[in-house]
Amino acid sequence: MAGTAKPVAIIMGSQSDWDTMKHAAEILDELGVGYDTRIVSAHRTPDRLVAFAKGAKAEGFQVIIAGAGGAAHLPGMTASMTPLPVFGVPVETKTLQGLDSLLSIVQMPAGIPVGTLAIGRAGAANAGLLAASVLALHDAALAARLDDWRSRQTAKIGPAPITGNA
Ligand code: RP5
Repeated sequence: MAGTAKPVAIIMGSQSDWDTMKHAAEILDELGVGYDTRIVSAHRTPDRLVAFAKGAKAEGFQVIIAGAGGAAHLPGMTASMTPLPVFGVPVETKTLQGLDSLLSIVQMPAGIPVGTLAIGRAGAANAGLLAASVLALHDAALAARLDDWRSRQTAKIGPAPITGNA
């Protein structure tokens, strides 16, 4: 049934992606949005990918956040098998600093969209915020929490730089 306690699926290609993807989870925790986390590799567990992507909507998910690095097929392959919105997070890699992941995820040919975020931690955090924004379209309480989150962020920004502060 759609709209249950876990509207967001956070999937990733490897355990090694969790250090990045946990930032999406942290944002969703702050906003009180339910999510499930899974390792789903497009090339190491292809059958798991097909089962997850084809069943994600029936499971009750409304938004999918997919993080992957290198030749990062996971977000695009997932998007090809579900009508749900898919947000892709390019995980930073050692060899090419995540540029490989970014180009793999962002350059989807027309017809199957993946909303692609920035490389690494910022992208994961923003994927969490974006997923919450989508859900907030039909959830006034969540919309209020999101407004409050932004107000608190704004309040933390001082008017001028202070020497010695990073
Ligand atoms: C991709 O390969 C994963 O998304 C990960 O970013 C990358 C490296 O995976 P590991 O070799 O660390 O498992 O499938």
